[in-house]
Amino acid sequence: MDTPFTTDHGRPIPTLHSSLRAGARGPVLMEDFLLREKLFHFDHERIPERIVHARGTGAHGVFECVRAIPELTSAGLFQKAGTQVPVFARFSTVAGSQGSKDTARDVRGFAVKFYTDQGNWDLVGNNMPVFFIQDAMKFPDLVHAVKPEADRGFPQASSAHDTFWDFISLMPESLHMILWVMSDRALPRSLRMMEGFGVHAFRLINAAGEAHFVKFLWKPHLGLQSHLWDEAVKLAGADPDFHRRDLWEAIETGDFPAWDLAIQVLTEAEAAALPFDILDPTKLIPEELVAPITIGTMTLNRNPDNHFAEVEQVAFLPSNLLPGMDFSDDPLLQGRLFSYLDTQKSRLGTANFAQTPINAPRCPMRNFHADGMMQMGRPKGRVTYEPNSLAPEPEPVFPTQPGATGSKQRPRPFADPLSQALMFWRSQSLTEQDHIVAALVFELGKVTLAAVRLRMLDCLARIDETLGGRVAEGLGAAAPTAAALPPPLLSPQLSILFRVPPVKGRVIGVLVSDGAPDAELTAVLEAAEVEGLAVKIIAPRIGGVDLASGQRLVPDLQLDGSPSVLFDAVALVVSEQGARLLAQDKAAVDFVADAFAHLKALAHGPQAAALLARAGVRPDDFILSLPAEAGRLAARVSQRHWPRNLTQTNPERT
Ligand code: HDD
Repeated sequence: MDTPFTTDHGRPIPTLHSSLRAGARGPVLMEDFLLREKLFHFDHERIPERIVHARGTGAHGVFECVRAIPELTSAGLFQKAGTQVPVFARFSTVAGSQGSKDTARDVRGFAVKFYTDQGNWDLVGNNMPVFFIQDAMKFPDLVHAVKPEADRGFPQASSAHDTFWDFISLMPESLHMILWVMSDRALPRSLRMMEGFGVHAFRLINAAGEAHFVKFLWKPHLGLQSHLWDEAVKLAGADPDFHRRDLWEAIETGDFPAWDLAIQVLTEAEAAALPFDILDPTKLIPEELVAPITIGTMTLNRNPDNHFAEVEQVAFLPSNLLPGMDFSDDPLLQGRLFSYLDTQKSRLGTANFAQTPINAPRCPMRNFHADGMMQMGRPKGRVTYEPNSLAPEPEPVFPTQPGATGSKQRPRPFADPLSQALMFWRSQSLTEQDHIVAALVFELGKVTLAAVRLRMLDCLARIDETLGGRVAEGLGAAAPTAAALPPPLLSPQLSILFRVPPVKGRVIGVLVSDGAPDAELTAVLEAAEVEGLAVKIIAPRIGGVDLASGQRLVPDLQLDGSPSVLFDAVALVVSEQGARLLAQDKAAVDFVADAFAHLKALAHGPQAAALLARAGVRPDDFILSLPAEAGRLAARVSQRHWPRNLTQTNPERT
C-alpha cells in the first residue's frame, strides 16, 4: 500500500508497536494521543447485534427483469425486460446470536435490497413461505420463547427447549410453520440451494391505478437440497461457518449463485375466493392453484469488501417499496413496517443510518429531513420546510393506494390453522415425513415439562393422527386421538425430494493416499469437470502424497478436520497399502462411514477394500467403482440413496 498510516484525522504516523513512556521502563504518558485514539476506537468497535437474524452473510449482485409487467405495476424496474439494477442480499439464521453456528435447525432469512433509480426496494423474506404468527403483536413473545431461556441464558441457536414448545403448544396458528421448521427446509445444504419467499401478500399497482395481490418467490438455479440432521450436527463442529464459506467460495471461484424471482398474482376477486384469507401469513398459495410467473433473475457475483460495513450495517426496511407497489393489510406486515425502523436506529445509532454506503439509495435523494447525529450530507440552501416560496416544491411520487380499511377493532386470529399444516405433511415424501417425525421427537425430547409435551402431541394429532401417533411413539407416550380433517389438496411442490436437483455447485471430496492410482484420480477429475463440479483433495498430511506414477500431489485439505460432511459425494483414490493404513486411522474410517451413513454416492478402486470393510460399507447402487464409474459418481452428486437408510429397515423401529 502506498498510503502511509495516519491518525483518524489524517496526520501521517509510523507503524506503532509501543506506547510513549517516561523512560524505557517508566509509566505511559498521557500525552500519547496515538495510543488513546487506537484504544478509543477499538473500545467502540461493536454495535448491538440484530435482535433476530443476528448471524448472517451477504453478497452483491445484479437483478435483471426478464419479463416486463406494466399491466401489473408502474414500478420502473418492471417496465422493460433487460432492465438491470444492483442488489445486495443477506442470508441469516434467526434464533442464534452472531457467533452461533451456520447449520442450526432454523428458518433462514432471505433479504434483498434492490438499488433502483426509484429508490431502494427491500424484499425482506425467509426461505419458508409462511410464518409462525399472524399478528405482529405476538412477535416479541415468539422471539422471547425461542431465544435462550431468560434465567439460564441457553440453549443457543436452538428451538429444542421448554419455552419455545410451551409457546408453540398454545399457539395453533404456528403449527403449519412448525412442520416447515421441523422439515428438511430448515437444514439447507447451501444458501445457494434454498428458495426464498416474501411471505406476505403485497399489492402491485399499475399506471391506471388497478391493484393485484402478489406473492414473491425466489427459485434457486441450483435446485433445492438439504442436509441430513446428522450432517448438520457434525458440520456445526467441523465448520461452524459452513454456509458463509460455501457462498463466499462459490462467488470467489466465479460459480455465481442465481435465483429466479417469480410472482403469484391474484385479482382481489380471486383472492376473495381462496379457501383462506390472503392476509393470513400462516397460509401459502399452493403453486398448483396459482402458478408462479418468472419476472427476473438475481445473480450474486461479488463478495463484500468488508463484512462489518456491508453485511453488519445493511439495514432492511419492509417499508421500502417502489412506486407501483403497495402493502396489503396483513397485520404481521403492518407491524413490521414500524419495527424495522426502530431496530435500525437502535443498532446504527442515528436517524441518518440511510446515508451509510450500503444503505444509501443509488439515485438522487431529496427531502427536508435535516441535521441529526452523523449527518453526512451537506444540503445547500436556506429552505428546509414546506410550503415555501423560496425553493421549488418536490413532486409527489408515491401516491398511496387505498387499502381495504374497516372499523377499528382487535379481531380474532385468521381461521383454520390446521388444514395447510395437513397439506404440507401429506405432500411430503415418506422419507421427508420420517425426517419431520425425527425432528419433532428430538425437539420434544428436550422438553422437560411433561404437560407441554402432551399439549404438543395433541396439536400434532389434530393435524394428522398418524403424525401425532408416530411422534408419541418416538417419545414413548400414549398416542393422542383427534377428529380427522377433510383430505387436503396435495401440493408436490412443497416436497424437496419431489424434484431431482441439478448437480452443478456440488463438491466431490477425494481421499487420497500414497501410491494412489493416477488413472482413478484422473477419471474423477475429468468427470467432475464435465459436470462443472468442484473437487477437494483430502490427504492424511497436508504436505501431500506420492501417486503411483511418482507424481507429488498436494491436497486442498488435511484429513483431520475435513470430515466427509463437507462434501456431497466422495471418492477413495488409494493404494492397497494406503487403504490398510487408513483403516487404522479414525478420521479416515469416520470419513467413509459417515459418507455411507449420510447416504452419499461413494466411488472407490479395488484397492480400497480394507478401508471399506473397516467402515462397514455394503454394496448398493450408489457404491461405484473407479475408474469406470466416475461419471456415475458425478451424476449422483446431488442425490442421496434413500433405500440405504437404516431407519427404514431397522427392526427395532418397526
Ligand atoms: Fe423480521 C430482521 C424476515 C417478521 C422484526 N426479519 C429480519 C430479517 C429477515 C426478516 C430476513 C433480517 C434482515 C437482515 O438480513 O438484516 N421477519 C422476516 C419475515 C417475517 C418477519 C419473513 C414474517 C413474514 N420481523 C417480523 C415481525 C417483526 C420483525 C413481525 C416485528 C414486528 N425482523 C424484525 C427486526 C429485525 C428483523 C427486529 C432484526 C434486525 C433487523 O430487523 O434489521 O426488526
